[in-house]
Order: sequence, then structure tokens, then C-alpha cells
Amino acid sequence: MKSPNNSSVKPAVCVVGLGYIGLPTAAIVARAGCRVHGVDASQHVVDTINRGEIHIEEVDLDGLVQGVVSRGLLKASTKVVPCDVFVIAVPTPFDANHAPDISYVLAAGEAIAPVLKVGDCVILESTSPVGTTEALRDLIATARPDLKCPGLTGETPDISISYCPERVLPGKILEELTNNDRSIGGITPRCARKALTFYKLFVRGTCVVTDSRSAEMTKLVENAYRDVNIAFANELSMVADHMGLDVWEVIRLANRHPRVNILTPGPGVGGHCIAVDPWFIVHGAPEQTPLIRTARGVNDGKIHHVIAQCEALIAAHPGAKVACLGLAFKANIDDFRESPARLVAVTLARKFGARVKVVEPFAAELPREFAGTEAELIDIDTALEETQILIVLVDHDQFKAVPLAERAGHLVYDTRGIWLDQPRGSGAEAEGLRLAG
Ligand code: SAJ
Repeated sequence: MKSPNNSSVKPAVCVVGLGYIGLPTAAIVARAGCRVHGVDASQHVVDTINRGEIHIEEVDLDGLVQGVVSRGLLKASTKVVPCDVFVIAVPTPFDANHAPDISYVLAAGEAIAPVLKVGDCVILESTSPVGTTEALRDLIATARPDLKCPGLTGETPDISISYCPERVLPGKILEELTNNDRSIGGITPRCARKALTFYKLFVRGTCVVTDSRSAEMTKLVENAYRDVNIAFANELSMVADHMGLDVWEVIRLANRHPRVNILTPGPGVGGHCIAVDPWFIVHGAPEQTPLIRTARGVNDGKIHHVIAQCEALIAAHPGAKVACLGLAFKANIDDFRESPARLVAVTLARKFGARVKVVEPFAAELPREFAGTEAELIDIDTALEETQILIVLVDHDQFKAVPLAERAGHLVYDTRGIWLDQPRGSGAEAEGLRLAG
């Protein structure tokens, strides 16, 4: 990498993987003054970005990408080119047995190995099982025996390799990429220092230097911690339904304890992170992770609990029209990946036919799984006027804004607790259902 001490000389940066993390990262690094070469396997993604446009939804990303592309600071292609810093931000899915798949990471390693030169810095950002950064190092060492790789011998390595995960929240990515603290996990301390120099170009949060394995585990631990705590909230909501209690009231009161912070029940856990990353820990230590594994079961089980509650409510009101409010995996974004709301809505649509409508302000059309159902995408006003049962599946601001006067006469199953002013006597007891969420 170019002289880290000469602040006027910014490194040329190659970002491999231009998705939800790679593209915002490439754009922010370009805005910091680096010449950035983005690489993606999809020609459509490459062409979109080179037009100064974006293929994903993220607040303010369109303006930023348009600016850095028009200034020639960001260019995309399907091929890697020689640079000083290589950031790998490709997917790390899991297979049917919840075993992590790092093939995209290794493919990225294969692509960058031929163009590496002495002084270059390789950084893996993708959420990965512990040991992946060392596997990447071994791949590069095999592909490039002429380069001294870190952590293999006592000699000073020619290149540095580190693991530096992101921890951004969709919808706030640009802000959090800049301001959040960051783990900088080097295969050696020297590697970490090289990566630290790069991140100090655009990270205002504290960059905490550590080893690559600790950084890999930290990322998984952060998301597993959240999944376990969401599972506790979801289990409470199922207990409340069983006991006829108002889970929102119980959590509101419990959280007034100075050291209690119970999270929010929902229809299950969606997205490509919280529902996935805990499995990386379980896969690495299957005998030592009963809690993490069970929490995954509770959160996935909540989806089916919500479906059962909905089916009972709808069946108890023959002829009533139903509006499923929301398909996204979380509030105010258009990301529908692994969304529990989608599964609930399509299950109801398949069972109750034309009675079921869907409201999703962030969708222009229904996802493909609704093909063959009679479900219809409508807006919230039509839902309020033409349906009798409202099932809140996503806490979009647009739904929160519906005043009590416009929904008091409806039967409401609020899985997100956005309408706590809804009369509890909204007919739910008639079926013995306490629709606590
Ligand atoms: N959820 C609940 N109840 C809650 C919080 C969340 O039901 O109290 C649900 C959400 O509705 C959603 C799912 O859990 O379906 C995940 O939502 P999330 O808010 O945890 O967010 P993600 O998956 O978009 O982002 C997480 C974040 N990790 C943590 O908060 C520890 C983010 O910082 C990570 O960078 C991201 O995963 C990631 O990329 O790993």
C-alpha cells in the first residue's frame, strides 16, 4: 500500500462485491478521495453503477454514488484490477444444514491473487465463520508463492491481510459506516496497523485493533446476542397469548427496571444477518451452543405462532376481508430478504383466497410467491375502507400514523405493538384470542 504516512497520497482501492455493504463502502471510500474500482459478478449492477445509479435502496446512497461516479472517483467492472487496498464484501450464505458457505470469499481471493503486489493490503469484511481470513491467506499463499504472506513465517510479509466487519443498520448505512466503532482484526499486528491506516481515511468511530479470529467471532457474537434477546421477547409474547396477558404492558413495565431492557416482539426474525449469523457459531461449536440454537428455534417458531393466531381470527369471522400490513423484514426499508411477514401473508393468502389483501408501501408489486393466489396489493387507505381485519406485520411509520379513529372498528392483530391505544375489547376475546402480538 502506498506510504501510509503521506496523507496526501490516497491508496487506489478495489471493492469486490457491490451489494448492501460493498456499494456504500465503495462510495464512501471514493468520497474520502480514493480512486475506487468496484467489482461485481453482475454486469447489470456494473452498468447501473457506471451510469451513476444504484440497484439497491439505501437512504442518500443514490446522490453519493452519482457524485463520485460523475467525478470519476468510482468506476465499476466485472474484473479486478491492480490496486493498493482490496476490500472483499461478498455474500456468505449458509446451506440447507446451516453450514456456512465461504465459496464467494474464496472466489474473490482467487480473483485478486494474480494482481497483488508487494505492499498491498487485503481486507475481508463479509460476515464469516472463525478462521475464514486465515483460509483466504492460505489461498493467496498457494496462488502466489512469490509473495510472503502474514502469519506463516517469522519474516516480514510482503502483503497484509485483515478481517474488518461492518455493523451498519440498513436505512442508516452511510451514517453508521462513518460513525460506528469498528473492529480491525489483523492476521498479525502489522496487518492490523495497515488496515487501520485505511479505515482512518473515512471512519470517525473508534477503530479497535485485534486479531482476525477475534474480529470474526465478534461480528457473529453481536448478531447472536441480538437474536437471543429477540427470542426472549418473542417467547414472552407467546406466553402472554397463552395466559391472556398484554405482552406490551408487561414489557413496558419490566423495562422501567434500571437494568432490564427487553426487546420488541415481532412476527419472527428476518433479514440476512440476525437469522443467519448465529448458525455460524453453532456450526463451529455444535455441542456448546444450546442457547443460541434454541433462540433460532424460538424466533422461527414465532412465525408459525402468528400464522396460527391469524388463521383462528380469520376463520372466526367468515366473510371478513383481511389486510396484511407489511412484507418487509423490518420497518421503513424495502428489503424483503428472509422476511417473516412475507411468509405469514402468503400463507394466509393461500388459505383464505380473495379475502386477503396486502399493504406494502415499499413494494410496487407482490413478490413472486404470491403468484397463484388471489391476493391484491392495495394501499393503507383502501385497507382501512374495505377490510375488517388488520394484521400488522411490519412497523412501517406509515402504519403507525393511522389514528385510532380510523381503525377503532377493525379487528386488529398487532404483532409489532405499534397501536397500543387499540381497544383490547376489539372482539378478540370473542374467540378467546388475546392478540397480544
Ligand atoms: N427485530 C425484532 N425485535 C427487535 C429487534 C429486531 O423482532 O427488538 C427483528 C426485525 O424486525 C428484523 C430482525 O429482527 O426482522 C433483524 O432486525 P435488526 O434491527 O436486528 O437488523 P438488521 O438485521 O438489519 O441488522 C443487524 C444489526 N446487528 C445488530 O444490531 C447487532 C446491524 O448492526 C448489523 O450490521 C447487521 O445485522 C449485519 O449486517 O450483520
